[in-house]
Amino acid sequence: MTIKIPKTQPPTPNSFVSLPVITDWKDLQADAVIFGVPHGKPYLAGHFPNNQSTAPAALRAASPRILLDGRSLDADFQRAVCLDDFTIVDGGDIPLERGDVQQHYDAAENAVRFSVQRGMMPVSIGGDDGVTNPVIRGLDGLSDVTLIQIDAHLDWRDERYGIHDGYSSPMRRASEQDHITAIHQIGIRSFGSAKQRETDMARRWGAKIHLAQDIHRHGMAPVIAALPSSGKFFVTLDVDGLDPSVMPGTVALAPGGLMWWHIIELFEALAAKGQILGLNLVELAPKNDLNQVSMIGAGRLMLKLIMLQLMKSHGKAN
Ligand SMILES: [Mn+2]
Repeated sequence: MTIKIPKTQPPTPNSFVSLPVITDWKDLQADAVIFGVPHGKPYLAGHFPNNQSTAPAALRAASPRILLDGRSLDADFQRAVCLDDFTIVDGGDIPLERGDVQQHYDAAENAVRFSVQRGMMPVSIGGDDGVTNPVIRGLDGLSDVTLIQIDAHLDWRDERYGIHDGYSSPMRRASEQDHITAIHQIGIRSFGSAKQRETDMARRWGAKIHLAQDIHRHGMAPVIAALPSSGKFFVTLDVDGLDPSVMPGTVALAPGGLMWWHIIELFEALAAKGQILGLNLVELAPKNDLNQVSMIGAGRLMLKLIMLQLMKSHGKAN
């Protein structure tokens, strides 16, 4: 046989999992909107922009390896449902105007608020963990939200270098919001971001700290049992919550993290118990990735969570 050599390369994807791109949100109506929030607030001018700000573009570029065809089945679900059954769009990136990160934060916060008002699942792609601050503020049209933080780090610092909403503070800021009534911190381990004062404060507030060590010893079941049995969940996923062997493409990596199936088990439990409001995915650092393993893993976790919630809200779940 003769193989015909194509003259052109396949087109480079320029959207998350090749979804339609809609950057004018005025008339946007969708089940879920995925959008980039490239910039966390830096602690020092020389830290800006950081490598995490390239993550939305890197995730889009990895799209053919995350999901080649929107009609493919996810074998784990064992039912005839695919991504194309739902209306999901790439809402573009939140712009950074005049180098003003506060403006960028405000726009990200408004994008989340707008999505919630329209009944769309907001899925924000950072950026560093500073992005989590405006994203959680944007949920303020809701009440009684249980925040599910997957992270190696506690992130309860009040401030660093005079900045109160950088990457060390998102859980502290979340704890001050009226609409956040519970916080579960899952995958916490080893050194980083918390001293005794922050740990005491988190416990006193009532945050439930689920150590990675305990999850490896006893599995995910005790974590799931400790979650509310119903209600509204918002997931903020700092990818360093996963083990570096699963997710090397990050910055503040810590050995002994969660594995792929731990996260899936958690996501399935959230969908079974209540409503998953949305997802915030932060701290991907493309420069540290190996063979796009982190991009593929993060992209597929994102799709898994979106699909679990949309299957449920569209009556396609068990
Ligand atoms: Mn972290």
